[in-house]
Amino acid sequence: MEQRQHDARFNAEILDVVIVGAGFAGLYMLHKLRTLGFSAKVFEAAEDVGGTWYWNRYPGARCDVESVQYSYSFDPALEQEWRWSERFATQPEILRYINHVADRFDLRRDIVLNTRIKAAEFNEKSGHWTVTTADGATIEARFCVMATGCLSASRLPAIDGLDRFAGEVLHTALWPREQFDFTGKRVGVIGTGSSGIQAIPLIAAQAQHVTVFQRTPNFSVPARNWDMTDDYERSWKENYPALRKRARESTWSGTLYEFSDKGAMEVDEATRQAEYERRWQTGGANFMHAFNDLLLSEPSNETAADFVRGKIRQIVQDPRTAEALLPFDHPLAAKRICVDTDYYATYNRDNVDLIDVRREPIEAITPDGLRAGEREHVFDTLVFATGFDAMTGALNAIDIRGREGHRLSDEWRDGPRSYLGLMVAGFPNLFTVTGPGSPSVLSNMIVSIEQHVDWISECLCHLRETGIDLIEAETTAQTEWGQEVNAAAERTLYPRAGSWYMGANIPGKARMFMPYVGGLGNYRRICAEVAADGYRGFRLQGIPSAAAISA
Ligand code: N01
Repeated sequence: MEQRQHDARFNAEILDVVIVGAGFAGLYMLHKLRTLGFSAKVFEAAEDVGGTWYWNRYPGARCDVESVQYSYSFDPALEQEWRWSERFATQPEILRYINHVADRFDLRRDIVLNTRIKAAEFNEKSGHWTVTTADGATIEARFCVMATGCLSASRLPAIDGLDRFAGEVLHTALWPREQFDFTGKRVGVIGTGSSGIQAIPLIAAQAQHVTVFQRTPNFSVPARNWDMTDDYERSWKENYPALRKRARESTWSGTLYEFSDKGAMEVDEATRQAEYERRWQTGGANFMHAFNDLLLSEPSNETAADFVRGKIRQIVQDPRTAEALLPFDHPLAAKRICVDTDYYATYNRDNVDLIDVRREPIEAITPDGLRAGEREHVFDTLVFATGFDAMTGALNAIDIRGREGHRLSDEWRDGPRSYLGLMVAGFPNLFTVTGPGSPSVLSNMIVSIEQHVDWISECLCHLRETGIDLIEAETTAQTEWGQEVNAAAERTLYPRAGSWYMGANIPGKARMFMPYVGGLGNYRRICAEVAADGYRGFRLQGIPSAAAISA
């Protein structure tokens, strides 16, 4: 009888779960909840599904995790039937895949598009969340899952005069749906992170002239992309369950690479160089796994950094330009390593110039272009590849209020705190998929998304079975987890870079290393143990009756 009452509550008019965001996370969350018999709806600001892969349509956008690994594993038939055409899939292909998933699992009927969520408020009496859309509609649900993405709040720097520019202004993360034609255009590109590094070679191949404004040179390794071969595809598809299991459970990032069991200093110079060269030639982020201590030991890291600097000097013909492109202020990969196709060689083109913004600071955008270091540059189009307010930006953009009306953005003023990157103390029944404090952006996002969605789903089943209304992170567990996240980062070279992982790209944002760097396999074990141990560190409770609250 009691079980039936609980089931009825989960199937009442009030939604069981409201999900914000229809990217990889939101879609799988919806599918999973449906199969478990929960009612759920997804709200998405964009015109269609896809999340980050919907918005980032800039030329050259592609994933730098191999497509056979950057894909869902939850459905064996999907895994076998979908065919990737390249080693590293382009944005259009990934978006086709996401759309295929939405159709294949009939997800669209529970996805509300063109609807931005602007507020979410917890009601202590009912124990429900009320979510408000930008046009004022409200939705009530027992649980709220923020599947808002880690890199979805794009960022324009506050440069004087931006509104006065007479030409087109584009941002890589808000790219127009129609292909933008750069033919005959004079283009200024600001930003040389992963997005800029991917876009610049393609823009340069089309435009009349490109001027790149670089503030910090980044490390980039060649992708060496290739068309998918039947043999390679088969080698994965025949072994998917075992390979996925290995990636999930025994790797640091949820992606299989060619891992080394040696430190860089354990081999002689010739062996080290040969290994870097071999990996440089085969391409991709596999380069980073040449030795097992590149992000742990500064001298080891320096050998890899020097190798890449040597490559830049070899590729770029003009010595002054080459010198300006040499990364100097952070260890290799302490800022997200970039993976490119012909990025450095693009500076050998006659129609490409590099401006070092540290020597010639951008002073203002003008109606005709911009002024940097007292020089006027004239453009038809300005491209901002200036990144994101990462990890917290999309969450803080929503007015999220938990117990006693406390705002999440206030709670996170000194940096995001969470328990396991899944929940925040004071915000019962609110889950964050790949939230700060979880491996998230340091891992294969699809692997991490699947783990969080599975964990949240099992948690909701547990609550349903045991008749519990509320789950909430305990402050002590959250504090201890924060210390663990911090300690894990301190064991690495990551905090030595002023990266977006640290919040350093946003003026005024608290500096704190946000993702958990203790390894995905390890993190998964911790999450599983916490659940097996009766959700250790979470408070599980019923909702006090109205009389008890007012007493
Ligand atoms: O953004 P970024 P992104 N004046 O923050 C510069 C993922 N991703 O969109 O370094 C001048 O890395 C800024 O300079 P600085 C991936 O995780 C993945 O490129 O702050 N310059 C920097 O050069 C990646 O890390 C893929 O000094 C200014 C650039 O803008 C993440 O997204 C592809 C400036 C921003 O770089 C973000 O990448 C693309 C200013 N006022 C993205 N403000 C793949 O999977 C900022 N900059 C391949």
